[in-house]
Amino acid sequence: MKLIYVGLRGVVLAFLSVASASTKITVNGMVCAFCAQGIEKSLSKIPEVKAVFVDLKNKVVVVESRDGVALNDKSITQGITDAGYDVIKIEQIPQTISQFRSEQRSKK
Ligand SMILES: [Cu+2]
Repeated sequence: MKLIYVGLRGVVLAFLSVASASTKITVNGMVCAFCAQGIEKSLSKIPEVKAVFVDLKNKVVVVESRDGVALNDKSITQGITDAGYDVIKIEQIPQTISQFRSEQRSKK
C-alpha cells in the first residue's frame, strides 16, 4: 500500500512539474519599489522569462516562463543574487502571474 502511495505521488509531482507555469521565489532584503525594479530588470534579462511580478508585502517574486519553456532555478537565483538580494526559498507553482495576483487579492 505504501509503495502504491509513493508511486502515485511521483506521478503527481511529475505532472505538476510539466504543468507548472511559474516559479515563486521568497527573497530577503527586498523592501521598496527600487528593490522591486532592480529584481525585475535583472530577471527580465533571462531569455526564458516572460514576466516578472514582485510582491513587496509578502517578499515574494513570481516569474513566469515563456510557453513550453522550463525555467532554470539556478539562473533565477543568479538573477536575484546579481540584483543584490538573497533567495530564501524557490518553488514551482502551477499558477500564472495573473492567477497568483488574483489569489493574493482574494486573501485580503
Ligand atoms: Cu529598496
